[in-house]
Amino acid sequence: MIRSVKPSLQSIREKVEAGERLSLDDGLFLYEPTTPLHEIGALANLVRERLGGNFAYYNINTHLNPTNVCVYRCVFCAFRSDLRDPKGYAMSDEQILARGQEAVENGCTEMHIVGGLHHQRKYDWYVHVVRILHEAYPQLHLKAWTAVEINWFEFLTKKPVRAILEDMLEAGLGSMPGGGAEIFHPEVRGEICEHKADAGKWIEVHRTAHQLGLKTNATMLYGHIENAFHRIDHLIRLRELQDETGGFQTFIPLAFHPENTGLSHIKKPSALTDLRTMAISRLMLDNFPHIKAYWIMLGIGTAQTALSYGADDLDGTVRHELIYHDAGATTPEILSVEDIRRLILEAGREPVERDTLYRRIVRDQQDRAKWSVGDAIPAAV
Ligand code: V47
Repeated sequence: MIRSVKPSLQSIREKVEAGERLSLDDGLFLYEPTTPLHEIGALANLVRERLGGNFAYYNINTHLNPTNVCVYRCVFCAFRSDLRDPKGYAMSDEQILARGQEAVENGCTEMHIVGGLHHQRKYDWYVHVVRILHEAYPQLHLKAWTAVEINWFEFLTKKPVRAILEDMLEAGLGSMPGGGAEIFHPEVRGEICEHKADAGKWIEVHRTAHQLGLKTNATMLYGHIENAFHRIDHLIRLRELQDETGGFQTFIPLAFHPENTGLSHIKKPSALTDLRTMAISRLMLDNFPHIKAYWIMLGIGTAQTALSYGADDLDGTVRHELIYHDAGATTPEILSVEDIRRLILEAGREPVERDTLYRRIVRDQQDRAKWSVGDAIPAAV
């Protein structure tokens, strides 16, 4: 039930304690700079612990960006390249398979695959990337293609979203990442990425994926030209889809990194904005099982703190991340398992290695690169 009283910290606290849903106005109130951050953090922590106890999750993962050549020119992106720019690349099958081999040798359970919408590569190439990796390394979970890429494949093939997702599933797709969501509201989307899939299309792709039994994630890119209303509107649109399908696993708020982008005059959001956004996300998205503090993007200290501001997941050990590092991220390129576990323990949480679908991973004691899937982590939402 959504009560329409003028929001105050007291009314919001009562709702959160009673497990009631927060409204748009509540969300806007929480974003007001005079609403104390530590109070919001404490409420988000209450929800986080109610849903997931003291656990904090991570996985052992790697990234693959098969090409950076992209027909779109999103103003916030430092990763993309023009077709004829010397920076542009498209990986060969050998390079792609070598990444799979490296991932397996290092005990990765997941490969996160996203890239540019290459002017000359056909749809079949994108299906082929999934297929060769899955055939060679069937244990490696392929979390691949954003809704924006699926929409590009629609344009290339004139096939419906469902048929494209079925092709990808048949080739070995395991789940979909949450990228490409940016800010849904057209006032902002029209300014930062006017040509690519709009909010309705992003949501349609995820709805269809959920109907086919695929789990997906969701993101929000904040700290550029949007305001608090655009952020809360974005979260409410995600919450509505989750009510309908239940197919989202994790929400990842993504702080804008301005370096080498068309918005380089904008200052990176502060750690306080990052924590406020993390906490508000946890409070607004009452039906999302997990909230991720992506350490690559937040920096290690803020990511650790975020584990007490609503987040229960740090993403993974990560290797070969380009999107944030091209945009000026100063975080390391990889964390060791020991490091990520220590960061979680220092934050007072209990580290749990998970797979992409939030099942516990059991490691072979003699050879840590070998693993098997254990129990599912119950989703309390
Ligand atoms: O969609 C691009 C964002 C996203 C910049 O699903 C930028 O588990 C900040 O979606 N500054 C891709 N952000 C990354 C992504 C993601 C990351 C980690 C985990 C998961 C998951 C998904 O990165 C893009 C865009 O929103 N992005 N450029 C930039 N300069």
